[in-house]
Amino acid sequence: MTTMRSVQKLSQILGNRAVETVGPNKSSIPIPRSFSTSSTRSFQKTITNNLRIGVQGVELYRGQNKRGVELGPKAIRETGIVSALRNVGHEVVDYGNAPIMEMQEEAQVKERLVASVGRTSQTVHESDYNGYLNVHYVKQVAEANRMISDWTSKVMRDGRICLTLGGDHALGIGTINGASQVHPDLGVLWIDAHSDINTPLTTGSGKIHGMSVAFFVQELQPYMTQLPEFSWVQPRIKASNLAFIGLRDVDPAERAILEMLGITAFSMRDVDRHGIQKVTEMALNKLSQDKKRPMHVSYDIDSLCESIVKSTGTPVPGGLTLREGITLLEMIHETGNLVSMDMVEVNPLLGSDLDAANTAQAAKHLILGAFGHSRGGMALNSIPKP
Ligand SMILES: [Mn+2]
Repeated sequence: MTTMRSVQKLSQILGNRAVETVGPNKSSIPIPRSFSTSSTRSFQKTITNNLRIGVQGVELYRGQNKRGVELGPKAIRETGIVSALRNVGHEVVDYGNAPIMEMQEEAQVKERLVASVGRTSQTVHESDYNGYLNVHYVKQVAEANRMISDWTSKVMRDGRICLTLGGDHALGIGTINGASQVHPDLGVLWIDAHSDINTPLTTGSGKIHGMSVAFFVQELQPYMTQLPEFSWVQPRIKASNLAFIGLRDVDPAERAILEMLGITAFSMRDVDRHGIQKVTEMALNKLSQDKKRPMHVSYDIDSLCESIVKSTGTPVPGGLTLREGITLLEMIHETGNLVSMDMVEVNPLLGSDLDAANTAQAAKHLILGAFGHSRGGMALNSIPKP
């Protein structure tokens, strides 16, 4: 009986699989995720292996104060993520890095910094930070995000899921503005150790990567200082269409905002109590009662425990394991509703070379989970006979 069932299942796989295992435009046949028991079958959803994906790199670093995060896109690409996504079966276009003005204008500053500090990251202390109200680098971060927003919406209007490699988490202002232009009913899942929802009036650090969320949440706008540089941002995300997972370092003002707006926020305590599958299910159910809402996932690598990802700017102990992160993203993939995703805060100048490699590898495995790579193996379409 067991053998018969296995044979039937194998024949289904072999019969349904596309002809090629590598390359673009494969057939859209869903493949079974695994040979799991019926007790876990409620989590078995559709895996799609013929998505159209557009990759963009964003070398933004002005949202925080540690150099090196602008090298994140390069570090993640060097793991071979693009070809790995193609091997899953997707059609992938890499658009390169968004042409952020500050990166070009300040190339000399960067060279000088790298020359002076070598491979070590350095906290930026420049007097002309062009900020006010204690918000640092307003002009640079705003201009970069305007560009990122345009690029993101263009990639998506080209019929592709936009995968953005960062760069610091301030880039979420741009990607979510761009994605919500294309899908005004967008839901946002923010996976992070921090809630990044300070306003210019509550921030202690002045770093915009700790305020990204505040820019796009509709109901928070009465509490936002109007910064002319960001006047192009359309706060289209309703508080009820936003959820956090992985929190463990939340400022008092941020906590007050989350409670005031009734935002769904799962801390690591919730993950400990319920497990990552249950938490992800609850978050997805909250965001999308009808299971149809287009989803943006903004994944901060610091959601993972600092013991796994040492090459990131604001590590916090006690975070998600890599396996929990992958499970979470696999479940999002299975909804079929992912329209854009950020992978941010990989800083290869922090920690050792090995730390940098491990952090980039973690980012790669997370991305693969979000795009239907099966940890149970991807079956070949035919088995050779002698
Ligand atoms: Mn973040």
